[in-house]
Amino acid sequence: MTLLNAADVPTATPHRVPETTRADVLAFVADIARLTKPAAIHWCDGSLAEREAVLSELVAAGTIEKLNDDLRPNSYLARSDESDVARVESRTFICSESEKDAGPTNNWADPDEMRATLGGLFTESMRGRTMYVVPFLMGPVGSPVTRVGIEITDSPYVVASMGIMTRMGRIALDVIEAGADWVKAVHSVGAPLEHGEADVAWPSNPTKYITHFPETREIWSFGSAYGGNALLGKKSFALRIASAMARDEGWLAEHMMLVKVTSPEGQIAHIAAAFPSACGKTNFAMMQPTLPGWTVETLGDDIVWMWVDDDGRLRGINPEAGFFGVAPGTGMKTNPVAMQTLWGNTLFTNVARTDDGDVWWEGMSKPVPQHLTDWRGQSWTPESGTPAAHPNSRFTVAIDQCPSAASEWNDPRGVVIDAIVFGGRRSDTMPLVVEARSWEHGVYLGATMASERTAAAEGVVGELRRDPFAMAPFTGYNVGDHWSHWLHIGERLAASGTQPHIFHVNWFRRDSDGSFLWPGFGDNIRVVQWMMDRLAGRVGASDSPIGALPRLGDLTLDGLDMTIEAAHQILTVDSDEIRADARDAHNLFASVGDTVPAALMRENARTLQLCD
Ligand code: GTP
Ligand code: SPV
Ligand code: MN
Repeated sequence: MTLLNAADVPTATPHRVPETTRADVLAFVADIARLTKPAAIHWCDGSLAEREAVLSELVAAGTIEKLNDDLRPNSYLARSDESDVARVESRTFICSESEKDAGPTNNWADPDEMRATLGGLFTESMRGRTMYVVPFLMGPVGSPVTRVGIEITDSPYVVASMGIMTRMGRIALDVIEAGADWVKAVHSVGAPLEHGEADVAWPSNPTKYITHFPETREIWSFGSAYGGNALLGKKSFALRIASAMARDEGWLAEHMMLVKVTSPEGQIAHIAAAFPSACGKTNFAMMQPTLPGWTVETLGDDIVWMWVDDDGRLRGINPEAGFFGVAPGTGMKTNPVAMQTLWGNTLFTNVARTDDGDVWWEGMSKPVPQHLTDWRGQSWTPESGTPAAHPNSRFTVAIDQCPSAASEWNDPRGVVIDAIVFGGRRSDTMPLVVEARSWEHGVYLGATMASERTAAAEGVVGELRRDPFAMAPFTGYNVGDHWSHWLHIGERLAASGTQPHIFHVNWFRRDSDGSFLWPGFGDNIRVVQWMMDRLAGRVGASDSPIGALPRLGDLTLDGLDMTIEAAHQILTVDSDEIRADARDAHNLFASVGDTVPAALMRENARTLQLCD
C-alpha cells in the first residue's frame, strides 16, 4: 500500500489510507494537493458513516439545515449563494487543440492558455479546506459503456450530492484497481480560508471557469458549487467528455430520459427522449398515465448512453444513480411519482422552507402556505411578490427510491431502444407530435430543434434558441460532427434493420391568451400511445412538410377538457410557420459551416420544398 507523500503537503493529514495501488491515481491526488494546498485529504469510500459525517459537517458549516424528521426523514435543505444558482454557459469552455473541434455551439479556449489560467486560479485554492477524493462510476458495473472518474473537490456539498447521483466510493475505486481508465475531474469552490477565518455558508467565487479538455479527458471547474457546474459526473463528464469519447469509440452520450412503457395489451417499448433543460424529461420519466392499463417505468431522467449491440440493435443505459430534478412545478397533480420519491433521504437546494420544517415550492400544492422562509432565507408571504423557491431549485435523490423505477435501471445490458423522441418548449410552430420520415430526417429534426430558454441556465427566460439534440451546452466537440456521428450510427442500425423510429413532440403550445393548449404530464401517454401504434404499424398518419402527423381520430382524446379547435391547432402545422422555421434552421447550418452533413442540407431543402 502506497501512502500519499505527506511531506509534499505540509498541512495535510489523510483521514484514511487510500486503498489503491494505482500509481496514476496516487500521483493525481498528490499533484492536486501540491497545487491547491488543502488542510486535509479525505478519500471517499461511499459508506453510510462517511455520508453522515459529511452531512453533519455541512450542517455545522451552515451550508445545509436538517428538515423536520417527522415530515421529511433524513432530508436537508441547502441555500446557495444568490449568484450561484444555475449552470453558467458563458463560463463553460471546451479546450480542444483546434478551435474547429469545439465548433460554434461551444466557447473555445486554447488548452495551453487555459491550463496557465487554471494553474493560477487553483494555486492554494483549497487552503484551509478538506480536499475530498471522490471516485465514481457512470453506469452499472459491467456495462460495455460504463466509465469511471475521480473528482477531487473541496466542497462537502458536492461530495454529498455525488454520493446520491453516482455509484461513488469503494465500488468505483475497485473498478479502477482492476485496470480501468479513468477521467480526471478537479473542482474547487475557489474560496481558500486563512487560518482562523470564519467560513461562509456557501463558499464560491465570482470568477467561474467550467473547463473541459476532450483530448486528455480532463475537467477543471472553479468558482461554483451548483449543479452541473460542480457535480462533474453529470454534464461535464457524462455529456461533454463522454460525447467526445463516444464519437471516438462509436457510441452515443446524450441529454435524454429513458423509460419502459407497457400498453394494456402488453406491448413494451423503451423510449429515449431528448428535451432541453427544464423541458420535461424528469416528468416524462416518471409519468403516471391517465389512460387505464398503461404503465411507465423509469430508467433515467437526464442522460442516456447508447451503443450498437452484437445483434446490431441500439441499447441504452442511464449512467447516473440519482435525480437532480427541477422542484418548481412538481406536485401531486403533475408528478406524483417524484413527490413519492422525495419522501425522505433527499437533499433540496434553493427551495423554500415551511414553518414546521418541511419544504415548499411553487406548483407543489394549493393552497399556498401563508408563511415561508424563501430560498434566500428571508421571511416570505404570498404578498411578497417574489418566488419562494428559486425557479431552478432542485431535489437530489437516489433512483432506487423511485416507486416507478424499472427493475432494469441497474442492468449492465441496458435496454433495446425502440423510439427516440426530440422535443422543445415552443409556444407556436411545432405540433404536439410528428414522426420523422426516415432516420436522416429524424436527425434533421434533432439537429434543428429549438426551445424557449428556461431558468436552468443563465440567459433571458423565454427567448427562442436552437438547441440541437438538447445538447447545445453539452456536446464536447463540433456540433456538425455530432450530427454526422448520428447519421453514421443510423447506418450501422440500418444494416441490422433495427433503426428506432424518431419523433418530435411539443407539450408547450400556447393559446393566444398564453395558456397551454395541451394538458401535458400524465396525458402525454396519449401521444406515447400513438407512437407505439406507429411502432406496431397499427395506425396511419397524414403527411406534412415536417413528417407524419396523427389525424384527429388517431389520438385518444376522450376525457380531455379540450375543444376540437384546440386539438386541431396542436395536431396541424402551418406551412408559413414551418417555412420560416426551416429558413432559420438554414441560418444555423450556415453558421455551423462545412461540418454540416450533406444529408441534413438535403432534408432542409426538402422541408422548404414541401412547404410550397
Ligand atoms: P433538467 O433537469 O433541467 O434537464 O429538466 P427536465 O427536462 O428534466 O425538466 P422537468 O421534467 O424537470 O420539467 C421542467 C418544468 O417543466 C417543470 O416545471 C415541469 O412542471 C414542467 N413540465 C414538465 N412536463 C410538462 C408538460 O407535459 N406540460 C407542461 N405544461 N409542463 C411540463
Ligand atoms: C440541466 O440543466 O439540464 C440539468 C441541471 O440537468 S444541471 O445538472 O445543473 O445541468
Ligand atoms: Mn438536464
